[in-house]
Amino acid sequence: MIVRTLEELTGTSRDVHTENWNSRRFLLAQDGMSFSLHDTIIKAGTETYIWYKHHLEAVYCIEGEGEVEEMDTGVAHPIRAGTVYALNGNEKHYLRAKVDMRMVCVFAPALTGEEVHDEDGVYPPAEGLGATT
Ligand code: 9YT
Repeated sequence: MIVRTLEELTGTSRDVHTENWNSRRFLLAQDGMSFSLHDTIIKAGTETYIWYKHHLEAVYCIEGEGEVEEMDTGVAHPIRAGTVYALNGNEKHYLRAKVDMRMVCVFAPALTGEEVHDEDGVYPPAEGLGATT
Protein backbone atom coordinates (compact mmCIF):
# COMPACT_ATOMS: atom_id res chain seq x y z
CA MET A 1 0.00 0.00 0.00
CA ILE A 2 1.13 3.52 -0.78
CA VAL A 3 0.32 6.23 1.74
CA ARG A 4 1.46 9.81 1.12
CA THR A 5 0.57 13.27 2.36
CA LEU A 6 0.68 16.61 0.59
CA GLU A 7 3.20 17.80 3.16
CA GLU A 8 5.59 14.98 2.21
CA LEU A 9 5.49 15.97 -1.48
CA THR A 10 6.04 19.68 -0.98
CA GLY A 11 9.43 20.83 -2.24
CA THR A 12 10.32 17.45 -3.81
CA SER A 13 10.53 16.50 -7.50
CA ARG A 14 6.82 15.56 -7.25
CA ASP A 15 5.99 19.24 -6.61
CA VAL A 16 6.15 20.76 -10.11
CA HIS A 17 5.87 24.55 -10.57
CA THR A 18 5.15 26.53 -13.72
CA GLU A 19 4.05 30.12 -14.28
CA ASN A 20 0.38 29.06 -14.49
CA TRP A 21 0.10 26.06 -12.17
CA ASN A 22 1.59 24.00 -9.37
CA SER A 23 1.11 20.23 -9.65
CA ARG A 24 1.61 17.97 -6.63
CA ARG A 25 1.98 14.48 -8.06
CA PHE A 26 0.85 11.85 -5.56
CA LEU A 27 0.97 8.86 -7.90
CA LEU A 28 3.20 8.51 -10.97
CA ALA A 29 4.12 5.78 -13.46
CA GLN A 30 6.82 4.45 -11.12
CA ASP A 31 4.11 3.70 -8.54
CA GLY A 32 2.66 1.08 -10.89
CA MET A 33 -1.00 2.14 -10.78
CA SER A 34 -1.48 2.65 -14.58
CA PHE A 35 -2.72 6.19 -13.92
CA SER A 36 -1.29 9.22 -12.17
CA LEU A 37 -3.04 11.33 -9.55
CA HIS A 38 -2.26 14.98 -8.95
CA ASP A 39 -3.45 17.81 -6.71
CA THR A 40 -3.02 20.89 -8.88
CA ILE A 41 -3.43 24.60 -8.18
CA ILE A 42 -4.32 26.64 -11.29
CA LYS A 43 -3.24 30.18 -10.52
CA ALA A 44 -5.79 33.01 -10.44
CA GLY A 45 -5.97 35.08 -13.63
CA THR A 46 -4.12 32.58 -15.82
CA GLU A 47 -5.08 31.11 -19.17
CA THR A 48 -3.36 27.88 -20.22
CA TYR A 49 -3.55 26.30 -23.66
CA ILE A 50 -3.48 22.51 -23.29
CA TRP A 51 -3.59 19.59 -25.67
CA TYR A 52 -3.08 16.17 -24.07
CA LYS A 53 -2.77 14.32 -27.33
CA HIS A 54 -1.05 11.32 -25.68
CA HIS A 55 -3.12 11.15 -22.48
CA LEU A 56 -6.65 11.04 -21.14
CA GLU A 57 -7.28 13.37 -18.22
CA ALA A 58 -10.15 13.70 -15.76
CA VAL A 59 -10.25 16.82 -13.60
CA TYR A 60 -12.31 17.37 -10.45
CA CYS A 61 -12.45 20.92 -9.12
CA ILE A 62 -12.61 21.03 -5.33
CA GLU A 63 -11.95 24.77 -4.81
CA GLY A 64 -12.15 27.94 -6.87
CA GLU A 65 -13.79 29.09 -10.07
CA GLY A 66 -12.96 29.36 -13.75
CA GLU A 67 -13.76 27.82 -17.11
CA VAL A 68 -12.58 25.33 -19.70
CA GLU A 69 -13.09 26.23 -23.38
CA GLU A 70 -13.04 23.61 -26.12
CA MET A 71 -10.96 25.10 -28.90
CA ASP A 72 -12.63 23.33 -31.81
CA THR A 73 -16.15 24.44 -30.91
CA GLY A 74 -15.55 27.58 -28.85
CA VAL A 75 -17.86 26.16 -26.18
CA ALA A 76 -16.83 27.32 -22.70
CA HIS A 77 -17.89 25.35 -19.62
CA PRO A 78 -17.93 27.04 -16.22
CA ILE A 79 -15.93 25.31 -13.48
CA ARG A 80 -16.55 25.61 -9.77
CA ALA A 81 -16.10 23.34 -6.76
CA GLY A 82 -17.91 20.09 -7.53
CA THR A 83 -17.37 20.21 -11.32
CA VAL A 84 -15.67 17.39 -13.22
CA TYR A 85 -14.49 17.56 -16.81
CA ALA A 86 -12.97 14.65 -18.69
CA LEU A 87 -10.92 14.95 -21.86
CA ASN A 88 -12.13 11.73 -23.44
CA GLY A 89 -11.40 12.98 -26.95
CA ASN A 90 -7.94 14.53 -26.48
CA GLU A 91 -9.62 17.92 -26.89
CA LYS A 92 -7.48 21.02 -27.31
CA HIS A 93 -8.64 23.48 -24.70
CA TYR A 94 -8.06 26.67 -22.79
CA LEU A 95 -8.15 26.47 -19.00
CA ARG A 96 -8.85 29.78 -17.27
CA ALA A 97 -8.89 30.48 -13.55
CA LYS A 98 -10.82 33.48 -12.17
CA VAL A 99 -9.45 32.72 -8.72
CA ASP A 100 -7.06 29.96 -7.66
CA MET A 101 -8.60 26.62 -8.61
CA ARG A 102 -7.66 23.42 -6.82
CA MET A 103 -8.06 20.41 -9.12
CA VAL A 104 -7.69 16.69 -8.53
CA CYS A 105 -6.36 15.35 -11.85
CA VAL A 106 -6.05 11.77 -13.09
CA PHE A 107 -3.96 10.94 -16.16
CA ALA A 108 -3.88 7.72 -18.16
CA PRO A 109 -1.34 6.56 -19.04
CA ALA A 110 0.41 7.73 -15.90
CA LEU A 111 2.81 10.67 -16.08
CA THR A 112 6.39 9.90 -15.13
CA GLY A 113 6.78 13.12 -13.16
CA GLU A 114 8.95 15.25 -15.45
CA GLU A 115 6.20 16.65 -17.62
CA VAL A 116 5.43 20.30 -18.24
CA HIS A 117 3.55 21.54 -21.31
CA ASP A 118 5.61 22.14 -24.46
CA GLU A 119 4.93 25.03 -26.83
CA ASP A 120 1.98 23.08 -28.30
CA GLY A 121 0.40 22.51 -24.89
CA VAL A 122 1.40 18.85 -25.04
CA TYR A 123 2.91 16.40 -22.57
CA PRO A 124 5.20 13.95 -24.39
CA PRO A 125 4.34 10.25 -24.57
CA ALA A 126 5.93 8.32 -21.70
CA GLU A 127 8.43 6.55 -23.96
CA GLY A 128 9.70 9.94 -25.25
CA LEU A 129 10.90 11.16 -21.88
CA GLY A 130 14.60 11.05 -21.26
CA ALA A 131 15.37 10.44 -24.95
CA THR A 132 18.78 11.76 -25.96
CA THR A 133 18.38 12.44 -29.66
C1 9YT B 1 -6.02 20.72 -15.12
C2 9YT B 1 -4.72 20.68 -15.84
O1 9YT B 1 -4.56 20.03 -16.83
N1 9YT B 1 -3.75 21.43 -15.30
C3 9YT B 1 -2.41 21.43 -15.80
C4 9YT B 1 -1.47 20.64 -14.92
C5 9YT B 1 -1.76 19.15 -14.93
N2 9YT B 1 -3.05 18.84 -14.40
C6 9YT B 1 -0.74 18.43 -14.10
O2 9YT B 1 0.34 18.14 -14.61
O3 9YT B 1 -1.03 18.15 -12.92
